[in-house]
Amino acid sequence: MEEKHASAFVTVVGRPSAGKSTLMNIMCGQKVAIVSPVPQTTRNTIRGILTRPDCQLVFMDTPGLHDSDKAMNRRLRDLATRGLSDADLILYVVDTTRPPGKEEEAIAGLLTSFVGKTFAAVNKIDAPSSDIGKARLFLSEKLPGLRVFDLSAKTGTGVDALVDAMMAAAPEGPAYYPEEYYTDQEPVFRIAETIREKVFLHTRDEVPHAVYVDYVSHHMLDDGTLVYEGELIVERDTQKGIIIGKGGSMIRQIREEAEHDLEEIFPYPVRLSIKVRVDPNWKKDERLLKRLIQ
Ligand SMILES: Nc1nc2c(ncn2[C@@H]2O[C@H](COP(=O)(O)OP(=O)(O)OP(=O)(O)O)[C@@H](O)[C@H]2O)c(=O)[nH]1
Ligand SMILES: [Mg+2]
Repeated sequence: MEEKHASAFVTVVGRPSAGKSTLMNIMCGQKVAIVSPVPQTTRNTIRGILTRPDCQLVFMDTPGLHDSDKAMNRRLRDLATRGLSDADLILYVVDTTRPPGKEEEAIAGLLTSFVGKTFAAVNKIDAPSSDIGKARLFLSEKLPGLRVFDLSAKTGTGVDALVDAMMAAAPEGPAYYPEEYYTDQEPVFRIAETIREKVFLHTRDEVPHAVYVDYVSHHMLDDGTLVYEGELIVERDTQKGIIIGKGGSMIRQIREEAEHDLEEIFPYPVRLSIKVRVDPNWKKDERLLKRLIQ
């Protein structure tokens, strides 16, 4: 008789900065999605894949659910909610370092009809300000019967128990990806994301959210180096100044750190050529947003 194989598409949801991407990365054993302390780091649904001999989980890391009506936030929210009904399982990440407010209630509200296929990760239990009791109370009131796991996506504590439980709940099904895959992102997308992560890590206030990375071209050199040419688009001249930095110091740091990280991701060296350009209206351009956020 053939061995039974299970698989599940798992949509990961939660507030901005709850630790969704960090958790997906640690479960997949690789850095699949970029991470930063700035809320709304993730802008696309990013797939991360965890394969064991008898089960494959395909995580869909979504942008944090945030209440706002601006065109970009609307698109991000649509993207996250679309994944709920389609998913085999849902992983709801709750940040125990912040009290659950209106935003958390709105997300819990979206999940009420999916309790049977939802797992909650009560995250950041390593942090001194973590209040596990408050998060658990919130969940038991809003979503009674939910399976809840206390964990730290940062240290890994408690993550295995969650993974085992999700695997046990996965329906029978094939492996959708070969076992060596841990993501399905195109190389040029991962390069753009890595550059964007460095902007998120090194700039503050409105600058991270004013940025997107546009692909221009790429080619392979004879020595096997991939040369990627891209544009960092900002909304204002002042932001351009910040991104470039004194004597080009900021853009150099962004480039060097991104090149360093990309060395871990790809089997060949990547050299980046990044220009900074101002486009005051990019966030209102629905067609561009459609292309960028999918
Ligand atoms: N102390 C602690 N920090 C964590 C933990 N998990 C995530 N973080 C931090 O929380 C911040 C946000 O993490 P992300 O993984 O980017 O959060 P996200 O939910 O993907 O955020 P968006 O993409 O913006 O929706 C980062 O600074 C992480 O390092 C954790 O278990 N413990
Ligand atoms: Mg994220």
